Amino acid sequence: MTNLSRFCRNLALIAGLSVPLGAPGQVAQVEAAPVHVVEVLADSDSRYKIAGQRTPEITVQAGEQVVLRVTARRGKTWNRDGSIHGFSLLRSKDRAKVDGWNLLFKPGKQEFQLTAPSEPGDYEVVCTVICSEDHEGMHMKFTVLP
Ligand SMILES: [Cu+2]
Repeated sequence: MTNLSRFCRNLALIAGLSVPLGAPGQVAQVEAAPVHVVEVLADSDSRYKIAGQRTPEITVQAGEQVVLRVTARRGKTWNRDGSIHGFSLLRSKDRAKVDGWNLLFKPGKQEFQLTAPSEPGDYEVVCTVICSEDHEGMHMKFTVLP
């Protein structure tokens, strides 16, 4: 293998491992399905936080693969099982829980592989652990685009 072909192959490998953000059909990615990475801080003050957003909000495409990368910091109270915050996705119109999106966080970093709801619309994330007297304020908007 020449140095050039090795370089090209390495580039292709890197491209295959990165997060494809292009429009569908734009570039054929190397076998990896597109994954949307979302990073959330579930903080000790009973608030969800997303870097760069004043009011945290998650927007996904219907049915897409989502990797949720969470850092959780303990508030004043937590569950007996050690869960310090929750993350439950509700459909706004009827507050119905979305299958597969009822998560519990332990202190520190954790990652979840999820599938976005197939139904576009407005959703809400709510915390399901009584994490402080401010727990009721721990929620954020979640939008599913068609
Ligand atoms: Cu909470």
